[in-house]
Amino acid sequence: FTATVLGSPRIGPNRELKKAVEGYWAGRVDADSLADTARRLREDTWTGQSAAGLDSIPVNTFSYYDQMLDTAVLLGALPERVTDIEDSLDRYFAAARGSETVAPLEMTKWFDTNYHYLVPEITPQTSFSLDATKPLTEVAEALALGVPARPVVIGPITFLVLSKSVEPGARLLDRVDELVPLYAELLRLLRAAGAEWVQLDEPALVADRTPDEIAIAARVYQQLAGESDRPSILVASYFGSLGDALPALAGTDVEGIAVDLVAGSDTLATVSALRDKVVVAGVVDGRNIWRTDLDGALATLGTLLGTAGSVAVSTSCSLLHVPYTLDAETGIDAVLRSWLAFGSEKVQEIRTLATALTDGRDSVAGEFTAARAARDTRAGDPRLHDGTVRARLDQVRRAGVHRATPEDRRVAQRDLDLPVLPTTTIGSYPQTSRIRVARAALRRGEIDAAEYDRRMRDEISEVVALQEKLDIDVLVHGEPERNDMVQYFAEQLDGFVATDNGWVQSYGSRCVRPPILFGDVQRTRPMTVDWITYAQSLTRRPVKGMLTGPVTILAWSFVRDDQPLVDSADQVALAIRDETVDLQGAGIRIIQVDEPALRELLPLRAAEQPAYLDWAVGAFRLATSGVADSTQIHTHLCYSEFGEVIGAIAGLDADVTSIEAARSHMEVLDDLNSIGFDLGVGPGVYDIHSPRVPSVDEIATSLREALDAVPVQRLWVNPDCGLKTRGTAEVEQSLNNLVAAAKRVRAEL
Ligand code: THG
Ligand code: ZN
Repeated sequence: FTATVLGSPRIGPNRELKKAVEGYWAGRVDADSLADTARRLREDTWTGQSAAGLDSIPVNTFSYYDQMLDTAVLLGALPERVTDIEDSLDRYFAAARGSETVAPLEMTKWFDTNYHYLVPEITPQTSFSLDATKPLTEVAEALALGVPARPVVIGPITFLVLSKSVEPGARLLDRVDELVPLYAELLRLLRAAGAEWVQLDEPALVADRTPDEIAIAARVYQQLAGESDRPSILVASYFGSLGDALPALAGTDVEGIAVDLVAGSDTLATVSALRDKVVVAGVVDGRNIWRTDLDGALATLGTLLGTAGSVAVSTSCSLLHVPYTLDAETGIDAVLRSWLAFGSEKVQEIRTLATALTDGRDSVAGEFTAARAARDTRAGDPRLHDGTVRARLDQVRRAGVHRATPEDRRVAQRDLDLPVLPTTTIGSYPQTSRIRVARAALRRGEIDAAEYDRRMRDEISEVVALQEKLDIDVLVHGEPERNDMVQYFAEQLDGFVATDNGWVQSYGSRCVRPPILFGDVQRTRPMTVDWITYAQSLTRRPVKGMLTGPVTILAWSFVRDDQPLVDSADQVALAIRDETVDLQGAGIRIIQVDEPALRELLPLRAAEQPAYLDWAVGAFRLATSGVADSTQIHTHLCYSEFGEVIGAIAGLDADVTSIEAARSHMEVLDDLNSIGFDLGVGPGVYDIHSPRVPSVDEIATSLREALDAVPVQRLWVNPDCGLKTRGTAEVEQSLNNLVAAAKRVRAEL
C-alpha cells in the first residue's frame, strides 16, 4: 500500500458515539441501537477514507471506551472483579467506569498526549486467553464494504509495559511468552478473515527502553514473523524516535515499520535492513492541526525511497488526537483557516503526497501551490510577530524572574493572619444545572450578557456564603463562569482561536476542544479581575485569585510549530503575569496559578526531560514573579506520579502547593522532604474523584499523617482537586468534615 493513516477518530463528527454511549449508561439507548450507531460511525470513517484515496485503511481503531481496555478484552485480561458480570458490554463498561459494587480500572495518560487510557491490571493469576471477536467483526464489516482493511491491535510489548502489575516488583514484560501464542493465533484468524496486513502498535518503543527490553521486542517479533498463515506485519511506532529499537526491529522478518517523522528524529538511512521493508512514513502530523509543508514532506519521502524497500505515506500517529474536519468550523477567518488541516484534510494531504511520490509533483501541482501559498501567508502574517510583546518579554526575561526568599515572603505575608492548618479548596465548585442552563441560554441568545453575568454573580455569592458558613479560611469564587479552564483564557487572549466543533477525545465519552495557539500572545484587558473582586467584596476573608499556568495552557492547546515551545510558554506567562499584577492592584492578596498538566508535557526520553523542566519552571516563575512579596502565590498540581518532576515542584517556588495525594497515601510528602522542600504544601486530604463523603476521623488521620512529614507552619488543609464534577450536597458534607478535622487537629497541637 502507498497511502494510509495509523488510526482514526471515533467519537463521531458530532460526538454521536458520546451521546449513544452516555444514553446507554442512562438507560435511554438500548444495546442494539448503540451497536448500530457504532457500526455506522465505523462505516462512515472507512468509506470516507477509501473515497479519499487511502489504499489501506485501519480498522479496530474504533472503541466504545478505550483501546487499551479493548486489548485487555482481546487477551482475556479483565480484572477478576468484573468477570462474573454476564453481559459482555456491561462487563466492559464496569471495568471502565466501575459500578455500585466494583471499582473501575485506573486511568492514566497515553504517553505525552491529552488522551487517557485504562490501565489493565495483571495479577499472577491472570491467565491470558484470546477473544478476537472485535477485530474479526470489524475486518468482516470493512471487507464487506470493499474497504481494504488493516486491523490495528496494540502490540504485546506496549500492552505489558503499560499494564499494571498487581504483584509488587514483578516485571510484566517477563510474561510476554504467554502472549506470543495468542498473538500468533490472532494473526492466523485475521489472515483467514481476509486481512492482508495487520498493524501492531508499539509506541512504548519510543520511550527509554533497556537493551534487554529491546532484545525481548526483537525476539517476539521474530517469533511472530516466523508464523505461517499470517498477514504481513506492520509494527507501528509513534510519538517519537525508535532509537536502538529501530535496527532491532528492522533485523526481524516483519514486513513493515511505521516511523514518526514529525516527533521523531531517527536516521533511517543508516539502517540497511530497511531495504526489504515497507516503511510507513509518518510525515503528516497526527497530533497538531497545521497544514503540512508538502514540499518538505515530499523531500523527506524522496530521500526515504533510497533507504526503504518501499514507502507508504502516513500520519505520524493516529488521528484520534485531532478533530474530524475543518468543514465544521465557521468562526475561523479564511486566512488562518488556510493554514490548518484537521483529520479529513490530513487524509487529503496524504493522498496528494502519495500521488506526487509515484507520478511526480507536477501531477498534483495545484495542491502543492496552495500549500506553499498558505505557508507564505502564515510566515508573513503580522499576528505572528508582535514587536511590542517580544520587546516586553525580553525586558522581563533580562530583569530576571526571582522572588525574595521563602522566609522573607512568609514575613511579608504574615498580616494575612491565617490560622495554623489553614483550610481552602482548589478552585471550582459544583457545576450546577443552573450554570449549564444559563450557559446554554446565552449561547442560544435567549439571555444577554448582562443577565448571564447576573446569574454567575448569584452563583458566586452562594459559593462565598457556603464557604463562610463552613468556616473555611481562604475562599474561592467557584469558577461558574468558566467552561474549561484553558478555553476560558484562550478565548480572551490575542493569538488564540477557539473552534466551534473541534472535539478531541480525552477519555471514554469525554472530549475537549483545544484552542489553537497561532500567533503572538497578548492580553488586551483583565480576564478575571471583575469576578474575583466581586467575590472579595462579599467577605472579609481572603479570596484566592484563580489563574491557569502557562504550561497547562500550552499542554491543552494546539501549539505553534514555528517557534520553540519555550517562546510560546513565556508569552502566555507574560499575559498571566499581567493578570496577577492587576489582581494584586485590585486588593487580592492570594493568587493561585494552576499547573495540573506540568507532568503531562514531560518528554518520553529522560535525556530531554531536564531541558523541558527548565523552561516549564521558568515560564511559571515568569508568570508569578511580578507581584510583591506580600502577595501569596499558590499552585495546584493534579495526578499523583510526581517522581520525575519533584525537583521542578520545588523550582516553581510557589508559596503554597496543593497536590493530589489522597490516593497516593502522602508518599509525595516524603518525596518533597527528600529534596529539602520548605514551602507551604496542601496534600489533598480526601479524594474528590469519588462521591463518597469522608468522615472527620478519616481526614484527621490523614492530617496527622501529613504532620509526621511536614512542620505544622507549612501544612494546608484542602481536598485533592477541584469540585466541579461533584454534587452540591456531598461537597457541603465533605467540606464540613474537612473543617471539623482541621479544628480537631489544631486543638491537639
Ligand atoms: N481541560 C482540558 N484538558 C484536560 C482537562 C481539562 N485534560 C486533562 C483532564 N482535564 C481531562 N479531563 C476531562 C474532564 C472532563 C471533560 C473533559 C476532560 C468533560 N468534557 C465535556 C464532555 O465531554 O461532555 C465537554 C466540556 C465542554 O463543554 O467544554 O467533561 O479540564 N482542556
Ligand atoms: Zn487537580
